[in-house]
Amino acid sequence: MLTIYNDQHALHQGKVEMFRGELVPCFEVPARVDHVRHELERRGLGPLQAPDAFDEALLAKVHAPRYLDFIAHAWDEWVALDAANATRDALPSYWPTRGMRTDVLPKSFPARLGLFSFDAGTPLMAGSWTAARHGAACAWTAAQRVIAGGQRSAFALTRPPGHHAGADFFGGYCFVNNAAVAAQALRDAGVERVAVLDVDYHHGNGTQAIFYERSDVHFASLHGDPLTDYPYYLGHADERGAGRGEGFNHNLPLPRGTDFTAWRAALKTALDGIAKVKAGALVVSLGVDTFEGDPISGFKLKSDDYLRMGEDLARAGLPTVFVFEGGYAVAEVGVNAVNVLEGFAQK
Ligand code: Q9C
Ligand code: ZN
Repeated sequence: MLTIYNDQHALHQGKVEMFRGELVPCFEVPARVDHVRHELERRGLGPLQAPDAFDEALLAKVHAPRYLDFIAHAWDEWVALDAANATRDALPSYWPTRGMRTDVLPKSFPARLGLFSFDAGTPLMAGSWTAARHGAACAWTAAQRVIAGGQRSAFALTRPPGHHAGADFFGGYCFVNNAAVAAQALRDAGVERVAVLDVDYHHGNGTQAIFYERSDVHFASLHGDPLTDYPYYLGHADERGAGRGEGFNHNLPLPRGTDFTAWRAALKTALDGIAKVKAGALVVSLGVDTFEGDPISGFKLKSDDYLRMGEDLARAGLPTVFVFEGGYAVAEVGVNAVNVLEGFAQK
């Protein structure tokens, strides 16, 4: 499978994230992508290509201008607060809640850091924005290859991941919504309706929010039930879309402990929904944190199950852009992600 990869991802390398009252080492590490790359090479599933030059104005099609302005300069502002901050990752401490103002942009940087985020688990450092922009370029390029390049599928091998990033917020290790960029690129290339299928363990709240009122991008997600799992405040089955987007959002929350038999049945339901809305192309938010050995998740998928997942995705018969998302059992991430791609390619 054609894979679009760039090495700037490694510029984003968080030290710590807030977890249960302490700062713990980040789960989302550069080695994740290295394992996937090595596994692709080991199986001869190349080639790897660099992303094309990418017009960053395209980011404003899925993100708010004031968020993009903020995130582009966030590191410099963090260091300007205190020169000693240069050795520390930026993490928010304050967030607006119900009844507070989010329309007024505070002058204070810590106040804006909270305004544009939703957790303290997503450290930002000097290279985060460069890494995230190059990730978006990979997703955009993968979409171009599938549309204009005549490929049946392409894989954007990127980090940081993207599906928790909304139009104007970061969180869940995500800054730019790469899957949304790919979906928008497919739309711009003339696909009338694009489906985004999110198979990461965590609900893709950012992607859902970006497309919630749109009928041209259908969002479907299989994920740990938000009653018990991150991101907690979105991802329930009764979220069906709004306005013109009504009927184009499909959530399939599943209980902790779900194994592949039950997961696969839910996948069929999601794919039936995608067939029903007559999508012309598919973007897969490919997280492999559904793996039984994942340290922060609760499903029970085994490595071989990812081959079957790829085969099932291929049966949808759509031009497909895979975008890498989560998966934190670092040593197994390569085998699991590449199993999906190989299962897909062999069908
Ligand atoms: N320390 C993605 O998979 N933290 N993001 C959960 C575990 C947030 C996951 C608590 C998990 C975000 C792309
Ligand atoms: Zn995840």
